[in-house]
Amino acid sequence: MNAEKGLALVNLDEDGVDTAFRADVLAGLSEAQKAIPARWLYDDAGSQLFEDITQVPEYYPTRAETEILKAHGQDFAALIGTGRAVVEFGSGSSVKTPLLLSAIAPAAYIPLDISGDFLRAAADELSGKFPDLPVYPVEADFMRQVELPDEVQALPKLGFFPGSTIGNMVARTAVDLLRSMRETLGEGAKLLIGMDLIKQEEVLVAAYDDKAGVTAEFNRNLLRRVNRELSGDIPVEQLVHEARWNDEYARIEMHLVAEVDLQFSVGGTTFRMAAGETIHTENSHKFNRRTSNMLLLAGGWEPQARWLDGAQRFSLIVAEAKPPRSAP
Ligand code: AVJ
Repeated sequence: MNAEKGLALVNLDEDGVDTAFRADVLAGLSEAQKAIPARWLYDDAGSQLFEDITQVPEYYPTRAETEILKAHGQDFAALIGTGRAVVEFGSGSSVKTPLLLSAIAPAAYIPLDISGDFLRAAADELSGKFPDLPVYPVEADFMRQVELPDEVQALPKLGFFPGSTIGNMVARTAVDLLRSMRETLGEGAKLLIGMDLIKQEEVLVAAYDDKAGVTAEFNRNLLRRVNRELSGDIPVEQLVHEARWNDEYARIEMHLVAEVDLQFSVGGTTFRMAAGETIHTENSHKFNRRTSNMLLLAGGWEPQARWLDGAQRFSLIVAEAKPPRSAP
């Protein structure tokens, strides 16, 4: 709740239930292919479990992207230039953001996040590391156009969207986001975006089904959250984590598979699952050079340069806001 603007980013009903969460879960469990949108994976426990995932040996994206940021600071600086206002979509990681900021000497840093708590924590940590850099955290849903603070209106912008979070969206939603980023950032903006690459199926599946079971816990935490926040009685121990490669759509899918026939209720509604039936909880799309170019262009961004880690697992791309034009 942003008190100054009277703007509620989370709506709670009289019982303190997040109404959007309840609506998504009840609708999603009523579909033929049961599904819960991936954004609900990230409550406090889920966010901590994701941090733990980045430490397991099989999950390479975070390490690969960090390697690229460390190796190519000079290249970013040459292409992006100094004095930009860096707008980060998501409240920043303790490792990646400082690597970028030290490389390009920006004029300001604006982290955007829907969770005010994460946002303020990340902003404080960043200010500690860069005491001379003006930091303007903005609590906002970045899926929509965001009004940036007056202090940075006149500065050229660099959008920063690491982690291949764009891969969690289906193409239609990803294009909507890219277009609204373009609106938020304005004319002359650039975008530095991480996109994970298509690779051997076994490597991808292992990254989303680690031996230690951290990803499985992350996935099942969603059911615990449903039970706790929406008065559910889902038998969490009878649903098992599965990471599947969908080759047609070039994505890893996370599912929760019913081990036996199940019946449970959520918020007073009863649901049934046959043994083997699944709840689809996340997509993580993977790209190659052509598909990442196509997606960026569809969103109004012209790719300018692209860097990979040494093992060629992950890509970081710089793109430029493309002016609309009708002729080729
Ligand atoms: C941080 C959302 C990009 O898709 O790789 C990791 C989330 N899910 N393991 C990803 C995730 C399961 C991660 N993103």
